[in-house]
Amino acid sequence: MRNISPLQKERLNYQPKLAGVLKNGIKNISATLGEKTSAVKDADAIQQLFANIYGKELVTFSSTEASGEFDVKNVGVILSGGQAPGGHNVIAGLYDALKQANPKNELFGFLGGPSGIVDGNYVKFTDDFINEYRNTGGFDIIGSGRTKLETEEQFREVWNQCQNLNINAIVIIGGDDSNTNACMLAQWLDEKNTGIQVIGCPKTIDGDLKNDQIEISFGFDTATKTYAELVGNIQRDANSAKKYWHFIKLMGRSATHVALEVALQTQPNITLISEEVEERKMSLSSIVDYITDIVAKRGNNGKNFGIALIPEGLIEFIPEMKVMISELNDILALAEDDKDYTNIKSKEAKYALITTRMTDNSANVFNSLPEIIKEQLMMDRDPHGNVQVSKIETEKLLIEMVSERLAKLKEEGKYTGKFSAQSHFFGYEGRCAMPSNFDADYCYSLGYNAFALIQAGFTGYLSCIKNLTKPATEWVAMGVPLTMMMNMEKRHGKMKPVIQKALVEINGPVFKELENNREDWALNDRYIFPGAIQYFGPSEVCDITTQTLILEQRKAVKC
Ligand code: FBP
Repeated sequence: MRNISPLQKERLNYQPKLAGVLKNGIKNISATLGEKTSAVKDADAIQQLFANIYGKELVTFSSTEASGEFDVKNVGVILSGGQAPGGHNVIAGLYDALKQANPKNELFGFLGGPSGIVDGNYVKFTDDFINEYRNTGGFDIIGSGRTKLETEEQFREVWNQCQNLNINAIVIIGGDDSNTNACMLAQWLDEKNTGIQVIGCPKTIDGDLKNDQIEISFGFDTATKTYAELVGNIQRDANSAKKYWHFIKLMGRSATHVALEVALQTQPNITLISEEVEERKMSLSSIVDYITDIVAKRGNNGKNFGIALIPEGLIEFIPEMKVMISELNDILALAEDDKDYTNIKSKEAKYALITTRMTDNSANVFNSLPEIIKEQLMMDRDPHGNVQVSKIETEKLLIEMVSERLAKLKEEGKYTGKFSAQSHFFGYEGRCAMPSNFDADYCYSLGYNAFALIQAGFTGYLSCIKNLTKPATEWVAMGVPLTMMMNMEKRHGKMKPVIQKALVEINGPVFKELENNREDWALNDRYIFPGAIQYFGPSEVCDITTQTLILEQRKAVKC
């Protein structure tokens, strides 16, 4: 075994808690079919595209008499998209269930994400191999990638690889885009009568793969606790030195669940919520006014320090930016095959051509941005057509603009403080953290449950564990049809079927909690310092889940 820290050693021995009914063992559970489902939006288009797997029933597992020996089933697993704490435990749960069902079953791990199955790069899991990764962070066990599975050739290659290895089912562990892949693959394999099943598992630190059935994606719990620890540490530093404003950008490509959760755990002075910005049609200028006002009030009271949380995806929610980025996406998608554009070498000439293809308003917005932000907006989209917002330095843009406004206020005699700012970006720091007890248990249950769905013969389903604010003994194990979560959205300039992202609800209980407190937190220092994730100790410290889950479930129970 590699050199490992004492904590890592202890964590390898941690036995994750399995969801209620799954604890009885893979041979003692049976599936019950619930109501038929439809799609969250655009049902006709989704039904047409996914004719074989559309509209299936929800599945719930319950206890049953032990069954005898199960037929051999080989499974392939893929980690897909960005890393999230707990991925290794999903694989461990899947492996343990599969071996309990029949020791002759084999688990194959495809390397480097979806491209691994297309290119036939894989490893076969053994006890020794998996045991080294139990309860660890990261996706390094088999690696991950963002290849989009959508072409006929890719699907045929997947089928070839499954035939070569006698694989009966594929488990895709991923976020909304990756589970969209899972849905397309399930449809194709079913259409061709291959008998190969596809099951997804809900992953992403962003916390936006959730709906009426999926309470939270795995990784959100650990990542937000990790960021909250760091933000808390910075708050303590700011409160000690009293000389800096810290502008902290927090990961979460689109939705603001991460920044909102971190805000509830730490109570900073300012938290921007992208969904609110969009809903209240706040322009970039009005966001700068909002921040400047708080900085100025604090400065005039002798407090030249503070903490502002900025969501990673903010720029795409500012109305004028959203329109401009959407136009830019379409223009760049067409420009890929346009020699007039690809032959241009200088970026200034590229900007000039691009802006002539925009509406006047968007061209003005684009031209008003600092050079560095223009460059970052022009970078390649990811394979799913998303702007790579992690590379856009919104926190620096805001510091620059706030600083300019404060200088004006100073000239007018309305600001007497000093503004010195530090920028931070917390994202990669949290994605591979050692999973919290919650994520370790949840992920293990998700993986185990994925095999239960395979064993029961389902395809085109997402593994689902519910009732997550209760102890694991009360968790419910389910399967949710992937088509139930889909709708049509524009990607790379074309309408495509995708899993709908869950954004922060402005009328929901989580946002309301921030809204009710933020005025107080802005001017009075109500900082909370959460400290590091604890793995051993009292349950109220080690097993507590996120404020988001607690507040949302409280509301769900009341309804
Ligand atoms: P997933 O949705 O695939 O889980 O990834 C989420 C995320 O961590 C975002 O928060 C972030 O914008 C993005 O990945 C960064 O991607 P990359 O790892 O390619 O830099």
